[in-house]
Amino acid sequence: MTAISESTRRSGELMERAERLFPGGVNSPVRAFRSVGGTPRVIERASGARVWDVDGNELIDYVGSWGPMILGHAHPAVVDAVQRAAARGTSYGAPNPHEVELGELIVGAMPSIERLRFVSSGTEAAMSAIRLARAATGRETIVKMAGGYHGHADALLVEPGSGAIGMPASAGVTIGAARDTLVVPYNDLDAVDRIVREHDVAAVIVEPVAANMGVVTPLSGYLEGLRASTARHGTLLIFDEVITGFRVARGGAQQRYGVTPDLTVLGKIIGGGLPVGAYGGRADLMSLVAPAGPVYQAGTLSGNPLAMAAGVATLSHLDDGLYANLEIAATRLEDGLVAAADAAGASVQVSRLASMLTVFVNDGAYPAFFHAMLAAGFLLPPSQHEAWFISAAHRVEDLDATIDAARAAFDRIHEDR
Ligand code: KE4
Repeated sequence: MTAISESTRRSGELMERAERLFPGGVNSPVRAFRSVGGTPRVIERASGARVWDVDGNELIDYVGSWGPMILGHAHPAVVDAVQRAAARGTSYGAPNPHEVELGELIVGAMPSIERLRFVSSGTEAAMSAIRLARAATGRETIVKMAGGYHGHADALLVEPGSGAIGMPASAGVTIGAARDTLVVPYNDLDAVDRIVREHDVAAVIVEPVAANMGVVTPLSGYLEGLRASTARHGTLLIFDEVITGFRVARGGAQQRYGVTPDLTVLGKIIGGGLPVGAYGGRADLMSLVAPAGPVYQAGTLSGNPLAMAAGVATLSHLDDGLYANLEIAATRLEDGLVAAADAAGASVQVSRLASMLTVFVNDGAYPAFFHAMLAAGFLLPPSQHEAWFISAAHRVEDLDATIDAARAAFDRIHEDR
């Protein structure tokens, strides 16, 4: 690894220009480093487990583009697939063979998905799944979990109000848009059971493994209970597997936990880093989507051939051996981080499932940990409430270097307390 130059000059210069263009200088809020402070690193290239910022600093990357890069950055098969697709044109606005190929790979991996529709983001996918659920049930109320994130559609940018009735979680979201969304705590089966019993609920949407409050795994029986409770009351169960899909298993959380949702929302990995989302599930439900049925949903770049080609190349490499190796790597990292924190006497919890984990640093010290790791050459998610993603490109020496740097960072935090 190249020595970390002190310079972040070019990042600073580019961020000054960016702030004259984009709100907060970014095109998605979390990239602004607001919760950890400091100047975001402007990344100009990535390969394998590494990214390089515009000042030439090499960083071992655990953001992984927030999930898509399970093979590592710039995997040769993905790059080749995108280049070959691009040479044949970047978008046709017409059916193309890549979307058929990717659709068949997804359906093959997730039997609950009998039909699906590609869109261009997880937000679009979740928004469309909600609209479909409301049309299919004739009901208006939906339920989400506090701390669950499903993109920025109005009905889902909602936080708990009084009696679980949703309150806008963003300026510009109207009371009207929020009040049909009820919000209950994750992992609280009684709360969901009571809500679906007392209200006519169209759907419950849940991240089966929460990853937007940090990684939080479902309590034993929770997902099974959600399935039974929603089925009992004619409520559809929507698994938001934008993160967990093809991450926690090839068949996602629904395969890992053996619980079958009515609809599934996907994104991230299925596009190999290009803009993508998808929603799908029971054929009788999906048959309601235009032009087959009355639920309108559309998109200029839906099924974009480059995104589809990147997804096919990515999913084609996700075999049992890859998941087994990811489990070994992620276990090594988790065990090393726990041992490092214990040795430093740092107040830290590590929560992991498969190749995603969160290091919860107590006493508000996550920013200090983040910056100590960044200075040492490791790019962590710039928010305590996000997941680290381990890729197939992270080598043992990368993991061990991460653990060593974390030990030094935990020591420093402990000293500074
Ligand atoms: P996008 O619209 O960002 O493609 O997907 C929205 C979404 C839906 N469902 C889940 C479970 C998600 O995690 C996301 C997006 N994830 C965030 C970070 N966890 C993306 C990062 C960002 O917003 O920049």
